[in-house]
Amino acid sequence: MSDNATDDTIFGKIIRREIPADIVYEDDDLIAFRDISPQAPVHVLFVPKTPIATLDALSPDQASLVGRLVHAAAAYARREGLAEDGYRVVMNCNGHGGQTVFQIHLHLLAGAQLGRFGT
Ligand code: D5M
Repeated sequence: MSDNATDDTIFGKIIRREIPADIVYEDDDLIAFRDISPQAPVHVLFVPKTPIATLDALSPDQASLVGRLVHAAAAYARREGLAEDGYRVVMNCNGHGGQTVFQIHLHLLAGAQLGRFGT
């Protein structure tokens, strides 16, 4: 575990199967499940199993994990037939970024025309 992270987040509990989630993908490094409060018809979270609190805490040796999240999201979108119409991936960091769960995660949003982002 990295110094500034804890696996005692809601996502850690999902990884350890202590609370339920609608899991759509899992491998040795990451898990993906449907967001409990979807902001699009398809809203899936891709979460590394290594506890890392925020993108700001990501160390160089952990950078490839983010690539794994992006690749897993793209593969999921292709499998689910979402790629041609398109989708968005987003990572929020700390307060102004809107982060509420302090275990890094990638949002995959799809299934409708998405609005532009901003304030
Ligand atoms: O995104 C955190 C996201 O996590 C937010 O969209 C709600 C979602 N969430 C919170 N609890 C759960 C559970 N138990 N299952 C599934 N999804 C959950 P952030 O970028 O930190 O704002």
